[in-house]
Parts: sequence; C-alpha cells; structure tokens
Amino acid sequence: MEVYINDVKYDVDAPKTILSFCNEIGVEIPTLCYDKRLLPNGACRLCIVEVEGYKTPVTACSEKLKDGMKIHTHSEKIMRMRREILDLLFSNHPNDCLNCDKSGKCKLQNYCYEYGVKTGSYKNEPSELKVDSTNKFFTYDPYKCIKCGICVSACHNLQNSHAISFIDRGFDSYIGAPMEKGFGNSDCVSCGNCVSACPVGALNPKKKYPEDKFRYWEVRKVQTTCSYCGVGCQINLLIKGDRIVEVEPINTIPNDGLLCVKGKFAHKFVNHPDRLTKPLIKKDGKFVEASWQEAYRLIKEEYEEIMTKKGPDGFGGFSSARCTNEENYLFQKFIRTVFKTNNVDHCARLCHASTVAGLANTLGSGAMTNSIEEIDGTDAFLIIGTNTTENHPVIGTKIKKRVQDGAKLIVIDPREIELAKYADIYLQIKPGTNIAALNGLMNVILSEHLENEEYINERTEGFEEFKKVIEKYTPEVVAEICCIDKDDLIKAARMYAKADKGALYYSMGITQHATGTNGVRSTSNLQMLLANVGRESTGINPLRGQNNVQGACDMGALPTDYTGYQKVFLDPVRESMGNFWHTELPAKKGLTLTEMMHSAEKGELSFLYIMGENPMISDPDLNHIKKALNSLDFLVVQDIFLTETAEFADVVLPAASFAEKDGTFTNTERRIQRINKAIDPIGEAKPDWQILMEVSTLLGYEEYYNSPSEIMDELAACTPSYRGISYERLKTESLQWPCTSKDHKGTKYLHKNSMARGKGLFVPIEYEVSKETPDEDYPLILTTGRMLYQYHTRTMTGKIDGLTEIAGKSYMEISPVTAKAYNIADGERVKVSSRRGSVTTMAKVTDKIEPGVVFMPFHYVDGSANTLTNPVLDPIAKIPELKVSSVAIEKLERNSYV
Ligand SMILES: Nc1nc2c(c(=O)[nH]1)N[C@H]1C(S)=C(S)[C@@H](COP(=O)(O)OP(=O)(O)OC[C@H]3O[C@@H](n4cnc5c(=O)[nH]c(N)nc54)[C@H](O)[C@@H]3O)O[C@H]1N2
Ligand SMILES: Nc1nc2c(c(=O)[nH]1)N[C@H]1C(S)=C(S)[C@@H](COP(=O)(O)OP(=O)(O)OC[C@H]3O[C@@H](n4cnc5c(=O)[nH]c(N)nc54)[C@H](O)[C@@H]3O)O[C@H]1N2
Ligand code: SF4
Ligand code: SF4
Ligand code: SF4
Ligand SMILES: [Mo]
Repeated sequence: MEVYINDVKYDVDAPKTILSFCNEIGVEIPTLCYDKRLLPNGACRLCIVEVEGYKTPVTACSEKLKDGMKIHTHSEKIMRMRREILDLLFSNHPNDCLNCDKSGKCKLQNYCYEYGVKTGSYKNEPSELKVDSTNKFFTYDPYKCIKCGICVSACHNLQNSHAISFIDRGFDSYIGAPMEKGFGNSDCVSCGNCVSACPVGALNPKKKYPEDKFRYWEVRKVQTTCSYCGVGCQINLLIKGDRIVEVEPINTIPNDGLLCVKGKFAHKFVNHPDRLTKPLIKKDGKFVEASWQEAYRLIKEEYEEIMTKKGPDGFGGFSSARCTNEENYLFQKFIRTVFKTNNVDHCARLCHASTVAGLANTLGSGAMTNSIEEIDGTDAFLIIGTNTTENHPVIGTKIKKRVQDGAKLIVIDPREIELAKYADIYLQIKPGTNIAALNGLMNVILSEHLENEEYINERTEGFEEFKKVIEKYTPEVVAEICCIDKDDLIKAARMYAKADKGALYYSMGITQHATGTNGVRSTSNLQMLLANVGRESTGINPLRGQNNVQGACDMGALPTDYTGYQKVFLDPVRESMGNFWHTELPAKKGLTLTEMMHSAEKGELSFLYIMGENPMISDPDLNHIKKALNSLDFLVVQDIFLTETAEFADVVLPAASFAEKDGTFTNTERRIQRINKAIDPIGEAKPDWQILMEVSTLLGYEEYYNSPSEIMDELAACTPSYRGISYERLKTESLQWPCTSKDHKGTKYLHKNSMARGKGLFVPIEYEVSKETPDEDYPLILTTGRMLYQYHTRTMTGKIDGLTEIAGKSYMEISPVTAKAYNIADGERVKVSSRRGSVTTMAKVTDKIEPGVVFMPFHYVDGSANTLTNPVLDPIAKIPELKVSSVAIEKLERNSYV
C-alpha cells in the first residue's frame, strides 16, 4: 500500500501501526506509555497524529496504516494538543527535576523541553500518598507516576509475575501490590523489569550511598554479558569514573530487555572493598601482601620442587566456569603444556558432567539442542529437575509467558516450584526417581502407540532392546516408586505425546545423581520417541548453570578433552594438538575434580592451581574437602575475593572481574557473546588471561597475546565448532556453535537432518535406587540446590545488602507434617546430621515439600548443606549425588548451636 507521512510518499508492504512505521523511517513521534514489547494501551495519548479525512486525531501506537492514508505527525494542531497533554501531566507532577535521579533520562522532562512546556498550569489538591520503599532495590514515588501503566503490563505480560496493579481511581490512583502491601510484600521478585521500563522517575533504583548517585549525562555505557547464570543476558553497565552505578537491560537476544534481580541489582561486588587488590603469600599461617614478582617466584620454586619429587601426576588444576572462553582455553593449555598432565577440570563436574557424557553418547553432542527464542513456538513443556524461574529466571519468564498463551506445561520435581503452580500436571516425585518417572511416561506412550514410528525407524537405533526394558515400567509400578498418582502419570504422557512440539527442559534435578548419566540418557530416549530432537521449538534442553560453564567445557577444561570435545586419548588428535602447540602432550586421561580431591587426600596430588572456584562450600562432604586441601603441598588460588578455599592457599592471586576485562562467554544455548572491559582492574588485580600467560611463560612455556581477541583466533583455529568465530564477527553477529567457517551463520538448533553421531541411540535404562536411602538412623531424604536471591558460594551475592536482607541465612525447607512430628515450628533452629557431619540451620515450614523430604540451599558457610551431602559418584560422569542423601534432624532449644 501507499501512505503519505508529512506529505512524503512511502510504500508499505506489511500491516503496521503508524507508530512502528514512523519509527522505521525515522519520523519521531513522542510516546510515554508505549513499549514495543507490549500491546499498545493508548493511555498517554501523546502519540496522537492527524489523518486527513478523520474528524479527530488518532493514537499512532494503536492505529494501523491503511492504503492512501495521509498522516501529519507534527501539525500545528497536534503540537498544541501535545503541549496540552504534557501541561496536564506536569500539573500532577512534582517540579523536582533538580533532585530527581531520572533527570536526563526522563521522557516527560525531555518532551517538556522539546515542546516548550515550562510549568503545569492546572492546580491539583495534593493527595496523601506515600513513597513506597518496601522493595529492597527500588522505590516507587506515586507523585512522579504518570499512570502510563507500562510497569503493570511489564510485570504481567513480560515478567509474568502479576505482582502489581493499579490501586484506586482518579488522582489518588497509584501502582502497587493488591491489598496495599507495597512492592516489598507482594509476589514481586525484584527483577526490576518494571523499573527499567518506567519512562519517568517514579520507579527508581535505590541509591543508598553518596557514591551511587549519578547524572545520566555523567556515565559511560558499556555493553556486556551478565556474569551470573547461563542465560547470558545482555546488559549495559553504566560507569561513573571507575564504578558501576547502574545496570540496564538491552532489548536483544537472548533476554529481550528482561533481567532478574541479580543481573539488574547485584553488581556492587565489583567495586566492593573486600576485593583482592594484591597478591597474598602465606607466611607462618598468615597472609601477607606481596608483589606479583614475589608470588610468581614462589610458584616457580614450588613447581620445580614438586615436579622433581612427584612428576606430572602430582599436579592438577581447577578451571573456572566464571571466567571467559579465552581464559579457560589458556588454563587447560597451561596445565597440559606446563604441568604435562590432563588433571584439569572445573565445576561442570558437579553440574552437567552427566549431560556432557549422556548426550554425547546418545546424540553425539552434549549441549542444549535448541534456542531460548524457540520457546515461543513450543506447544508443551516438560520441566524436570529445573527450578527455572529461580535459577534461569529469564528463561522461566519466557516459559511462563508461553504457557499463559496456551502451551501445555508438565512439571516433575519433588518441590512444588513456582512453575508447578502454572502446570497442567504436576508430578511431585520422590527425589532420585527420575528414571522411573521417565520410563513410566514412555511406557504409556508405547502402550498407546503415541510414538513416532517413522522417525524412530529413520533416525535412531537400539529401539527394540530399549523397548523391552520400558515394558516393565507400567504406571502402577512407577506410581509406587515415585510416590505419585498413576492417573496423573498417564495423563501427563498423553498430553505431552499429543503436542506437536514438545520441549524437555532439565537441570540439576536430573544430573546430580549417582545415576545422572542414565537420567540424561532417559530424557534423550523420551524425546527421540516423540521425534522431538532436530526440530524447531522441541529438543533436549539442559539448562547450563554458570555464565560460562558451556564455554569452559567447550574449551577443554576437562580431563579427557581438548577444545571442542576432541579426545586426549586418541593418538592422532593428541599428535595434532601437540603440533599445534609445539610440544608433546600427555596421553594419560586426567583425574576429574572429584577424583583430584581424593588423590590430594591420599597425598598423591600435591600442587593444585584453582582459578575461580570455591570447593570449600560447593563440593560434597566438606570435611573431606578440608582434609584434601590440608594435605596439599602447595595451593594457588586465583580469585576476585579471599574465599573460604583461598584461606587454605599458599599463594592468592588477585583476578580482574568480568567488568574489568575483554573476552567471551558461551551461554546455555551455545551462543558466544562478548564481555567488554568497562573499568580498569581493581588495585593490582590482573585479568585471568594475563596471569595465565605470565605464569605459563615463567614456568617455561612461552605465551604472548596482545589481547583476548588473539586468543580467540588461536582457539578458533584448533576447535572445529568455533572455527568461524572472531571478535570482528561478534561486533555485528550473535553466533551459536557449531559455527564452522567464516561464512557459517551458526546453529540455532542441533541435529536437524541427522544426529551429530549419525543415528540417535536408544539406551535401555533401568531405575536404580539412590545410594543412600532413609533408615532408622537417618530417616529423612535431604535434597539440595539453590534459590533466586543467592548465587552459589555467595562470594558475589553475599556482598549485596538487599540480597542478604532477603536471604542472608541458611535454612531447611520441611513439610508441616514432618515439622509436627519433630515438634518444630517455622523459624526454629534445627540440627541436621548425616553420615558426613552435622550443621545447624533454621526450619522453614512449607507445603512446597512432601513429608519425609527436606531441602537445603547450599549457598551458606554457616549451616552448609555440603557438610551433609553424599560424595558418592556416578560411575560414568563422576558427578556426585548432591540431590539425595539421608539425614536426621533434631530440634534445638532456642539460641543453642552445635
Ligand atoms: N539464583 C541462582 N541461579 C543460579 C545459580 C545459583 O546459585 N543461584 N546457579 C547456576 C548453576 S551453576 C546451575 S547448575 C543452575 C541450576 O539450576 P537448577 O537445576 O534449577 O537448580 P537446583 O536448585 O539445584 O535444582 C533444580 C530442581 O531440582 C529439584 N530436584 C531435586 N531432586 C530431584 C530429583 O530427584 N528429580 C527431579 N526431577 N528434581 C529434583 C529441586 O527441587 C529443584 O527444584 O542454576 C544456575 N542459576
Ligand atoms: N549441595 C550442593 N552442592 C553443589 C550444588 C548443588 O546443587 N548442591 N551445585 C553444584 C554446581 S551445579 C556448581 S556449578 C558448583 C558451583 O561451585 P563453585 O564454582 O565453586 O561456586 P562459585 O561460587 O560460583 O565459585 C566461583 C568462584 O569464582 C570467583 N570468580 C568470579 N568471577 C571471577 C573471575 O573473573 N576470575 C576469577 N579468577 N574468579 C572469579 C568467585 O569469587 C568464586 O569464588 O556448586 C556445586 N555444589
Ligand atoms: S510507575 Fe512508571 S511505569 Fe508505572 S505507571 Fe507510573 S510512570 Fe508508568
Ligand atoms: S520488580 Fe519485577 S516482579 Fe516486581 S513489580 Fe516489577 S516487574 Fe513485577
Ligand atoms: S537470568 Fe541469569 S543472565 Fe539473566 S540477569 Fe538473571 S542471572 Fe543474569
Ligand atoms: Mo552448576
């Protein structure tokens, strides 16, 4: 069609609103209540335009273009009307721009300036409203609120939390939580998505300290990637001087302008006074500050001594899923070329090692098959062992949205997580019974012939043998094992199988078991049965946890793999990598992280180099870890804080945080994204890549790179799946591996025409009981995990006041039935004991969990869950059984501690 905008003719090919077309062609129309992610609500009326032949102006945000339309966006009449609207709005607004934090970024202020509105000419009775400061991270000022409704829509339709709405009508209306509880006492999860979208200063981040205050014109913006979880949200850091003062979401893949509380409000760890600023050396049991030269000299001395005494087997290193790809590449290269051992691993061993092993076995590639953006096309979700809204919040939000729009949702989790409330069917299984539950679903599917025969014949192998095992898992048998209703299981199987596009999402609830690899293979069995692999919006989607755990695995921070999962034990692979690095490489498979700890305890492994991990909180059976670390001859810890693990070190090296260096992270959907240096390293800290380069050179393997970009070029050259990646391309493209050449556009979903291994492999998997089952001495099942407001060992989130206020202390979820049996009331202190040790914590009595099961987050030093957990390992992936152990509990008298 043809339209005329301000007398200029345009051709338009698709239906569009006047506003979106004007935005495209660069004709600016003012808006206050418009957000392109939301449906237009026409509340502010500032976007009115004149259309020839229409009696009254129309709102450009909602009016669609029609053929022949003649539109005037800035006519005399329209300008006058807009001035009137702004005048009215300003009359209800405090004339406080001088002191308002939003000054310089407030749309009302900017439009008043543009349209020459100097004051509000209408007087209104001031109302009795109060500023709402109940949220820990932001305030709501009803006087500044222009009632545009964006925050309410953002909360309902983008964040899908439904925490706030308009309260009352007329001049006294305001935004808040139902029942006037305030934001802080509502269902608000402090994601800040409303705050980021508010056009004026009504919703504003709290600025507790003078150094947090800034003017928008004083700050620099640096685009980067959130350094918490594997979603990989894109953010702008707002930098004033050398401080991060605010974080803004970016409206792009993968987060579309959304963040969670950590990405939005938990950035103050970067400038925190506890940051390590100088190398530390332990002398007579105490740390003293040292120069880099002194620290390096000590490392060299100990290296030489231990190498002479023990040889390469005496050495090992933990790499870091918090660090960049470039740093992980250098770390494993350093361990292999300098220490001449494959004893290199990282926290994936505690996390998705079973995914890497299980999916490599059944499909040939151990990564999330599909992409976050494909959630929009999924018809049914099977959520098993992922507390998505707390641990991958932006993905959780997208799933909730899709379910709100009609997709089916089945949740399988021993705890009634938030997604269970939105589920069509919720199966509250006993911890440790995933395989039975999955086999049960497949039993129903096969007995009702709901499988996709054609796909099975063409794209898979091993079906017949697998089928025989599944036959045993009738709904009756499974209901008994899992403690669920058999009819629910049958309904779930039918619902899921009948959906065209079924996507399975899982995380630690599947992987952290002694049968973790088999659990992963079972997810693969189910998805292949329904032809849900290799198609858009389906897939097997392990949600990778840390910001760069996918990358750390891809980079070969694993004891059996070089980059891109090339095996160290295959002679031609090792020779070619050796040639590439100009050295001879060790052939022996390395020890895993869990095995290195045992080796240390036995006195075999003597020199451990830990970069960015904190096993003294995160590893199972902390008493054992303590012994292991104490048995080492020499421990180097390279971190941004003096962690519980660093306390055991002989040398501590201060590293630069994500905000202080360049590099890339690979998110859960295999997307390689840049981090950009925003400030100089704090104190004398150095980027990890620089430290590794210097230490490697010092110990005899020379390395020199001008920048991480050069490291990327090198690693791309030896990694087929990253071969097409370069910093140059990442400037303009968002790429997912495999990206095998300069012209390759990356891969949105895997296994499109065939599986990476050729045919998909069905594996017959039997259910096995967990290694520890409740008995007389330890009658309860303990499962462990995490929560929204803390991140792992709290080195970072523990520095954020608001998070500490919300969730500063260890607790244990316990069902009302169990609590009653032990005479324990909500909030009381309890002693929890396992065969490994005892801790005290606080009881949180909740219906979320079934009788006989308790849950503890593992974030805390006091009341640490990992004092209790069972270090028993999955025989294939060597991942510990962090999700099931047996414990006894005992009520403590008030204020008593063990
Ligand atoms: N806020 C926050 N976000 C994080 C992290 C964090 O520390 N804090 N850590 C990041 C990391 S590294 C990871 S790996 C991810 C982990 O993300 P998740 O896997 O979501 O985290 P968890 O809480 O460990 O466990 C998930 C769920 O498994 C359930 N579960 C326990 N046992 C079983 C079982 O036998 N079967 C089934 N089906 N479910 C079970 C638990 O009830 C829990 O709801 O989160 C990442 N995101
Ligand atoms: N009981 C129980 N235990 C668990 C789990 C569970 O569910 N239950 N989950 C397990 C899982 S899935 C995981 S992933 C692990 C996580 O275990 P860890 O990886 O040990 O935990 P983090 O706290 O993330 O430790 C990362 C360290 O890196 C540091 N760091 C951050 N940025 C940088 C940087 O740029 N450079 C350097 N050098 N250091 C940096 C941080 O300060 C921190 O000390 O915990 C595991 N432990
Ligand atoms: S708080 Fe902000 S976003 Fe919400 S209605 Fe008021 S002005 Fe609009
Ligand atoms: S912070 Fe998030 S959850 Fe809370 S009101 Fe705003 S959008 Fe809703
Ligand atoms: S969802 Fe993950 S990546 Fe996104 S803001 Fe939250 S912690 Fe950061
Ligand atoms: Mo993890």
